[in-house]
Amino acid sequence: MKKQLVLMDHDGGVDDYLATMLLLTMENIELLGIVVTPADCYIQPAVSATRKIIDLMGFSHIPVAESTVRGINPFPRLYRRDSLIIDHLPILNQNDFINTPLVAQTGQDFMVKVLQEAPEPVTLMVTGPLTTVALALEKAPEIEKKIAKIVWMGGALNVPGNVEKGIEPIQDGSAEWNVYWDAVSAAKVWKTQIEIIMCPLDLTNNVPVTSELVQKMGKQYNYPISNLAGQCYALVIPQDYYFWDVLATAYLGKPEIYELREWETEIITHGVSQGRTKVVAGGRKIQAMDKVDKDAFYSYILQQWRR
Ligand SMILES: [Ca+2]
Repeated sequence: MKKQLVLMDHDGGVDDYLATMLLLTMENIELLGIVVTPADCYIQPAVSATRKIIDLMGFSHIPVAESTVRGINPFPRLYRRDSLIIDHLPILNQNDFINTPLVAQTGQDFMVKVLQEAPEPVTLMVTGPLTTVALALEKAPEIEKKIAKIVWMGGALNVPGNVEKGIEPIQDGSAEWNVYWDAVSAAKVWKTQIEIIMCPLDLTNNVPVTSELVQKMGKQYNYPISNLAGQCYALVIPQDYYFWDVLATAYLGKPEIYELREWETEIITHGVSQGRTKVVAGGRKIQAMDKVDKDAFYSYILQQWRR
């Protein structure tokens, strides 16, 4: 089987580690590296936790790079501190050393290099803001043709966003966080010809993290990866938590359980709707994950993490 080349760009939230853990189980994927964008995290623990997860899963040849981009609207501290908690979970701290390499280059330069050197176009799996991607494209525009597609968790098309007014008073509630962190960069990526397949809140709102599912992970606790996944989800179960990054990432392993739909869209970069992914006739065409076989998705992640 010919493997699909993938470069991941995540932003260090609980969901991002879980998405990484899912991606690493996929046999149809060759993962060329992971870039961590400093958005939904504190970057040092996020990079460290990512490398420890790769070690635990036995893929310590896969390099990790730290992006040094900056966003416009920071994620709340309460979300970002989860990166510190994950980095301190006992199962990730059994060894004195981390084997997975941290590359010396910045994440944005690493992205340019990986794409330039790849023998064929690479899929970008992005589960955070598009800032690192936008900057890499600015530095080396020729890499656009080396990007096969971008699979992205982001946006809210025909449902409200998740940037709450209580947190961000100058906002009309239409923005999704990954866009809102840096809508200007999202808009830059929208200007390219790259195929975009997004996993918007429209779909993720229908796929909650349920107590029943987390308890099923517990039944597999003898498997270290299922144990770690269950611990991560236990941390967030008191919140309204959905499969955001994990649902987007599962598309690479099981595209047949999804239905896509094309929309014409525009990214709003200013004003009270800053960060909105607006459906507009004549706008930039994207594919959005529209439906998913939920039971098949739940069984898929349980099965993949049984290791
Ligand atoms: Ca994320």
